[in-house]
Amino acid sequence: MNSVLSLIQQIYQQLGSSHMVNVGDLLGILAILLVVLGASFFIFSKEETTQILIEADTETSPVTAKSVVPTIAWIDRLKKGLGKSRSEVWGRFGAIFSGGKLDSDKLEELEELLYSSDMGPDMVTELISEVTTSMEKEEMNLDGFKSYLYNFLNKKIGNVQSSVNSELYDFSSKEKQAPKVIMIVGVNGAGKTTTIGKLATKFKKQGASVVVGACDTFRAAAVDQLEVWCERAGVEMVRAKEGTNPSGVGYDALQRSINIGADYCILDTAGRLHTKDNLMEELKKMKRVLTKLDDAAPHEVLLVIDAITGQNAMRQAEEFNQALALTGLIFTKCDGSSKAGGAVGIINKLQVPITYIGVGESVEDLNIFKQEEYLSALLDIEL
Ligand SMILES: Nc1nc2c(ncn2[C@@H]2O[C@H](COP(=O)(O)OP(=O)(O)O)[C@@H](O)[C@H]2O)c(=O)[nH]1
Ligand SMILES: [Mg+2]
Repeated sequence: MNSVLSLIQQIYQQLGSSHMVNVGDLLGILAILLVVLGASFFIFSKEETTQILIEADTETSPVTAKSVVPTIAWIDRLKKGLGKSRSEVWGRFGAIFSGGKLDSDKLEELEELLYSSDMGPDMVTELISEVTTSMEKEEMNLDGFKSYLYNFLNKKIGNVQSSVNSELYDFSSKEKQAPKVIMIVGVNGAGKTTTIGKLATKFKKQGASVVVGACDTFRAAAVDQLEVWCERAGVEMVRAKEGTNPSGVGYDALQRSINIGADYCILDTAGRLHTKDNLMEELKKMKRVLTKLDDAAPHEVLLVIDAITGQNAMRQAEEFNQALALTGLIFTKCDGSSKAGGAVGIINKLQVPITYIGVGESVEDLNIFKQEEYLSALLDIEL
């Protein structure tokens, strides 16, 4: 103890101080050392955790290694993803009410805002007429209006949404031995390939065996992009042999799936053709060709829609539905600045359910579409 005190005394003298060292000084120095040690431990352990999480994300997403941390719960990803839609439309009801009750002036403003939500004029007209009747019977404040809107939309799409085949979400519910064939269609850039990568990863994680067919034969880059996803997911990809057309690749992929007893066969298709051939005709042909191997194939034809497309999305959906009899939709890029009403509008008009929704580029950013979750995130209502 004395030698420690005299060492400190020497340091004091070196620093030009004539202060006589005592036990209090020693305790003070010890306390400072402890604080410094504690702080460095905290900082270094935090850096290490961040590093691990970013590495984990790189692992799951071949497209991006952005700082999307897998530990974020889906509901929070969804809420965050829909943030732009809330700031553009769904979170602006409060400003119209500004503490007061609903009256005809406010109703007009609400109607205008709802028209801009992309849910389509028919639904807005129906809603406003219902709200007008209800408002005459009893007063409606902001919360009352939001829950009215929630119930209205929930009811509108509820029946359609409940028609989704559970095999599309949950491998353990799959009964038949034959591969479930899922054809993914949509315009270029909608997010088909990315979504297939995410879906294949999800099925594989559930223990399913998956074969992916690279039927977008017109763009070499599309096949490479799909291959990266498939390698990461650990699933097999079937590509075109020389001179094979898209339908031929679909056929080969299904044949391979049957041969190896795969559970799912997912087909990536082109969004645009580089020849004069009609895209819809090519896709229809693919559907026909698949039936040669399995009468019921494809079991699902899912249209991928970029949510940011707005009103145009409805036209796209109608066109694809007419040609291919869609069984479901997948809404991607809901984290972009979409008005978000298009989702409900399209389900309602086409009577085709949304199966999955994408709110970002990593695997964890794709999940099952649940209307209650979606509507409550949009309207900021606690379920
Ligand atoms: N922000 C965001 N980007 C997405 C989402 N889904 C796909 N993308 C991106 O959209 C772009 C086009 O996707 P891709 O799968 O190549 O579209 P495809 O032409 O339909 O196959 C890529 O850069 C994807 O990373 C999403 O949910 N959110
Ligand atoms: Mg693609």
